[in-house]
Amino acid sequence: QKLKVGIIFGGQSSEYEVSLMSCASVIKVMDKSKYEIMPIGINKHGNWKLFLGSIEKIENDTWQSEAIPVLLAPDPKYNCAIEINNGIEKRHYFDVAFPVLHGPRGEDGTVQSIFELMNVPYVSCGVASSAICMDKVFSKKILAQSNLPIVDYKVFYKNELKGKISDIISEIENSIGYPCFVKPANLGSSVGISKVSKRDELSDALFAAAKYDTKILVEKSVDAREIECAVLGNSDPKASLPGEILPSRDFYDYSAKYLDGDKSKLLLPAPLSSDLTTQVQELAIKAFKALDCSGMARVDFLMDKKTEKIYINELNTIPGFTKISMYPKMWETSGLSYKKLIDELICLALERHREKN
Ligand code: ADP
Ligand code: K
Ligand code: MG
Ligand code: MG
Repeated sequence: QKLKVGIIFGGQSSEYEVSLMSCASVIKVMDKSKYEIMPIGINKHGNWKLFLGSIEKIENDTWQSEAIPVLLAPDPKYNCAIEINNGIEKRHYFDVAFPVLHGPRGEDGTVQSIFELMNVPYVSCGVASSAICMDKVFSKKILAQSNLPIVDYKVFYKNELKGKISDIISEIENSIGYPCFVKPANLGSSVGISKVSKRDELSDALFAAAKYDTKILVEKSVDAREIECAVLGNSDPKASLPGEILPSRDFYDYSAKYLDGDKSKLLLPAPLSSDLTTQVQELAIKAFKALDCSGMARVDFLMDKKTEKIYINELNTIPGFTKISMYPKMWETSGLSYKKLIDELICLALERHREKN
């Protein structure tokens, strides 16, 4: 009997397109003799649809015309996607869910909570951990409390921008200074993020971030090497060999990530001394545990070019997942193939579910 895997793709965040690529890659490599794959897309309006057509249509974002509207119910007796056609209900059961969704309303615990209520196992972190890792401010607070290294930051709220912006600017100048990074608290793919090098640019950057979230964070810029480490496991997580990113632009912004073709370079493994490699791996596992992650997370670091001090920048609980994305690539470099990685993630989802029930 094949294991039925509900692969959830798309989503309402600005990372919808990235999710389509990740999902298509995952479906292509999965062993069809072992798994029955049930792709369920979420369109930009938040409608859920079962899609049984070709993978190319997911990649080209033309999947919707052939898709069947379905509902998921927060009730353990409906561990299925429910299709309702002329008042007649048809159930599409699945044994495990694999949300391949990035950003808010996908990676942030919201979709994970549906699977909790349905009592269906799902890949990657649980509800609280997903939510906290999505929120850069909450993550930093917990990392700091666990004595893990983070860069200095300040938090502002959208409604505060309506008041005297000059007060906020002086507060930032007195505490963080330039250059600094301004970010929406909950997002990914560098959307809404600006690097600010002088006063003139600060207010635009704050308003740009406020378009995406009511909570904005401003942090010290580090002249850093960007190092990442993949962590995999539940109670005894393992760290991969680290990788390094050489962005094609001033920083790893949306264009450098997705639009510049292959101009951004990935170094696998990262050219680090064995001592620094160990430090990165140990910090990655500590961060994974501090944030109560399970399944997987990609832990991203900033390593000061001069001092080699390592800061934890963020954790991504559903990192980019195409065959050429960093998370799978770091595991491949460490001896675990993309295909085996997916098997392992599904096993971890089932294991966590068994242990909780
Ligand atoms: P996202 O979740 O959107 O990826 P990040 O916090 O990782 O957000 O920021 C995106 C990119 O911006 C990073 O990969 C890095 O290139 C740059 N960056 C972010 N914060 C800093 C910082 N404090 N110092 C230097 N570069 C930073
Ligand atoms: K994150
Ligand atoms: Mg990042
Ligand atoms: Mg991120």
